[in-house]
Amino acid sequence: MNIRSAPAVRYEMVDGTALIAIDNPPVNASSHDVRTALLEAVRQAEADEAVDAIAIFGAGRTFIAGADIREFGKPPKDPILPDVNNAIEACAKPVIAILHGTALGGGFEVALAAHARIALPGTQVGLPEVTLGVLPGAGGTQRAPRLIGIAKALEIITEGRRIGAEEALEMGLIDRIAEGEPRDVALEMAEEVRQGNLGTRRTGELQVSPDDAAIADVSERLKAKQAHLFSPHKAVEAVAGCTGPLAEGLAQERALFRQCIESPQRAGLIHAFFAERAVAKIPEAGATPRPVAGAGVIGGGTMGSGIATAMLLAGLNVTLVERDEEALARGRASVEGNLAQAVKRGKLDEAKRAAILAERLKATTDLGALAEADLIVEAVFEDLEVKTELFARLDAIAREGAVLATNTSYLDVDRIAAATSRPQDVVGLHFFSPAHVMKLIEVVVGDKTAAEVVATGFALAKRLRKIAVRAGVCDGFIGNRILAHYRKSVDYLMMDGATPQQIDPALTGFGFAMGPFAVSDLAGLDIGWATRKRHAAMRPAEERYIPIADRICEEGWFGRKTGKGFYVYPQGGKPEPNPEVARIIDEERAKAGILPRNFEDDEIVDRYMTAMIAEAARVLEDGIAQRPIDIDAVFLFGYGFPRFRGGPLHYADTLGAKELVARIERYAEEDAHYWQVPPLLARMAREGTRFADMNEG
Ligand code: 3H9
Repeated sequence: MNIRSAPAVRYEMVDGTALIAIDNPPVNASSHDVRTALLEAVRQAEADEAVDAIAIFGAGRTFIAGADIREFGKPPKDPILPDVNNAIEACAKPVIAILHGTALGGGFEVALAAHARIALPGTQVGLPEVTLGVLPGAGGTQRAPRLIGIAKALEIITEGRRIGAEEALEMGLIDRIAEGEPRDVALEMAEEVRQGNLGTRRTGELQVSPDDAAIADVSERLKAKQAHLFSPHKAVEAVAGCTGPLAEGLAQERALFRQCIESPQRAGLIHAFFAERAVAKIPEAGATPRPVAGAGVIGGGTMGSGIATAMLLAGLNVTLVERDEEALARGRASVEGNLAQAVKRGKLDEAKRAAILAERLKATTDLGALAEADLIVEAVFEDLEVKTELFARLDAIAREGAVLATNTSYLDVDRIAAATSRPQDVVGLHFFSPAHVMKLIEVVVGDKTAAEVVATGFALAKRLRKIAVRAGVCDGFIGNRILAHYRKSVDYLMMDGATPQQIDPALTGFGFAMGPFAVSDLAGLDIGWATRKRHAAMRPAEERYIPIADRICEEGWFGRKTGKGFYVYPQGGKPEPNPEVARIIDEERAKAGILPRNFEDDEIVDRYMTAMIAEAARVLEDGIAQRPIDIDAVFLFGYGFPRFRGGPLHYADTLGAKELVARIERYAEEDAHYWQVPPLLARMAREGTRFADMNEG
């Protein structure tokens, strides 16, 4: 036996089989070390006369999960993965790939270049590159269609979805499923090859039939649904080139891949990928979460029933409490409706739905039923007095060590905690509506919140498959505080000359899922109205106040739920601008003596984004968010921020602090109260630093 150790790849020879184990934890990404050592290992095996079969597999929990995306954006270092894969495919001896865990992207492309692919049960394969703003750039766009045809290849590449071993086998992406440890399977399959029981072939030598209809179809679909995105369109272009000679197709794929690498969307999408993971890095990460099996939810409105649904779907027992039978029946019906939707969308089967309702959901009007709950989330009316009173009652009921959480979206968590004798057990768990769908939870950490209570919030989020972001206490925490600020910028634009039906498309054009006026209509205009009334007494005299939304509410138009708001919502028809709103705007402009002026779409976006970034900088400086990337995550996962732009502060770095300060100073000539340069941004402009620098610290 000949054993040689290499930094990221282990090589051994056993009875004529060269075993090449990729060992680059945590996910065996094909970093420069891996590529160098893998190529060397394949060459060594090819040159060694004693070797008659070569097997590549992953050490640890997975095969290669993809290219090392931390290398993207830096100059590529030889050997590049396409060359490694070409060498594997060209190898004169049979090369087999044994897949386990997740064989994704560049990892799966290594497998596609091998002469046969064997997966362990439970393996997932796929080409998810478009989700990171690139395309399969190591032969995937050329080899996948040669195995499964152009139509199927386009589907898996443009969707980027993960494919289970069974489906991959059925499609022809892999050749066999085999049980065992990867190394044992490698030896066994090499023997199968020797015996002639497992066929091997070079994927690149297979013929592929042209399919112009499939290419036209998917191009149309992408134009309609993903017009903003760059890389899926480029991926289609690359696949379209697969009917010619392999070398030409590969060269074109490489050129298109490089275009994607250079695109700002790649940087944005990869930032979003890391943001999703970075938020888990909190000071309390070492604390042990308290076990949670049974939870209580107080309040069966949209929020409470959504939270209860999310918990039930994650396997928790839930006691839903409402103040009277009527509200309780509504809350229960709403949970039932959510679960029925989950069945419809294929997320739950009928038997499980019935079991959840029969065994794990308890609905009651008795707060005392929460005495044994491990965690209680309050989702009652947004009023400090109501909440403090409730927490005082909970203090007397909940068992020792139970986590007491408030779902408040603005209120002072410390004051709520102070209503109990155990402020260390109180935390904010700010879910976003609809809570069983939206990914974000802000975990609001009070002055006295215990580390293990924070850790419990994060553990719960993980269990609910949500993304938790740590936030400090202030009015609105991270997201709503920033929203409350930048939302005003569009009211100012509306007052000064733009219309809701110009502003909304300008912002969806930037990539937001919905425009701010359509969002207000959806959320209910009465909610903002109530908040404005509550804040009226505290509003600084210098603040410019735009009464248009109040006027709309005074008419009884609260948005979608009343059929009218900024838009009118005809039964079954498309929303149209509400002509009455145009009249109200004209009247208010006349009252204020404003002569409407023209705003280009770019200016609308610039003002909106600058206002958002300015408040985000203040949130950061106040220590409400830990790092810029946490703010990015809040907006990506809670506010429909376009993922390909990476989040507001990633986007801010693409503009630079100097440009942002210059904009704020320019806008301040019209309104010096609203447009103030945050000290942090001024410092960044002076020092030439970026928000990204603070993520690394
Ligand atoms: C590509 O392959 C391009 C090619 O076509 C062309 C080349 C020329 N690189 O997610 P986790 C880190 S594009 C670097 O928490 P899980 C991750 O940040 C790529 N690092 O674990 C985290 O670090 P930390 C196509 C990576 O078990 C740690 O590993 N591939 C990479 O929940 C653990 O990750 C993909 O799109 C990477 N590629 O999920 C797959 N991947 O601990 C992307 C992960 O410091 N990856 N890390 O926070 C995934 O989908 C999931 O990570 C995976 C594991 C399913 C693999």
